Amino acid sequence: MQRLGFTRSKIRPNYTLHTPDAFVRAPLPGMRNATAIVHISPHLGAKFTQYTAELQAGGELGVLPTGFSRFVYVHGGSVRLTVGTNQRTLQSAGYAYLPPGLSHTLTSDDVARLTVIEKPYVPLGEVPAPDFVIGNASEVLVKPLPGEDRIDLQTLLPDHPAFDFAVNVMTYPPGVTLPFVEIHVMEHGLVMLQGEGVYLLNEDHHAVKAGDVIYMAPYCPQWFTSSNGVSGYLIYKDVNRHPH
Ligand code: UGY
Ligand code: MN
Repeated sequence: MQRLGFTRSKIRPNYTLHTPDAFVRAPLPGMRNATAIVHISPHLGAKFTQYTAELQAGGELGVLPTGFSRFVYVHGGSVRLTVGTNQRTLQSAGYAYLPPGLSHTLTSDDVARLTVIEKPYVPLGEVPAPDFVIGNASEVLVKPLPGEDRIDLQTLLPDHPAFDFAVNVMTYPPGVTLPFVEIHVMEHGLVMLQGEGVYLLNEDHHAVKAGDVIYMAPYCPQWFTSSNGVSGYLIYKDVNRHPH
């Protein structure tokens, strides 16, 4: 039970742990029958925005500003993605990448919960922007994480320089850890999908569980160990662009 006047959330200059006990909901412009919990945004120094969208029957996400790309992952319920005359249904663990300039709608007939990531697309020279991508994490190839083959790694987006971010699912068996404390220029947006564990952020060890969201700024020291059960997370990372 939550103790009044306390939260598990932590806001630090180079990381944020956002836990459900502190979530505040408000619709974003253009949403219909839907609301948002904005976990990560440029207000924290991030170069992307990550929110949970909670849709009701007849729910719809707003339209993206010019030049933005969008990634959605379905946690529960289902949503309909419409691109021109093309309609696809994304079920639980379904996901989609929508490149900048691709006009689309995301709607729901019933209650649905999504992670949404939105980012101004950074072009790479003459490389054309990516096409849209649709998939389901349950069908994505599972590879061993380099350096710790007991951790399952699924890369949801193609490994191609056109993409300026990656979104991966990492699944840990009980008691398995990242092989070392990582410090890197890339930033992360993470949502715990299942289980529990301990996340090291800077020099702080935090108990985390399904539903928690973490922002890691560039160079934030990070490490994870799962607890007794299987645990896993969805993790955003900027890739394929020069840091300057
Ligand atoms: O891809 C990554 O940087 C990943 N191994 N980081 C993390 O799990 N915190
Ligand atoms: Mn990392």
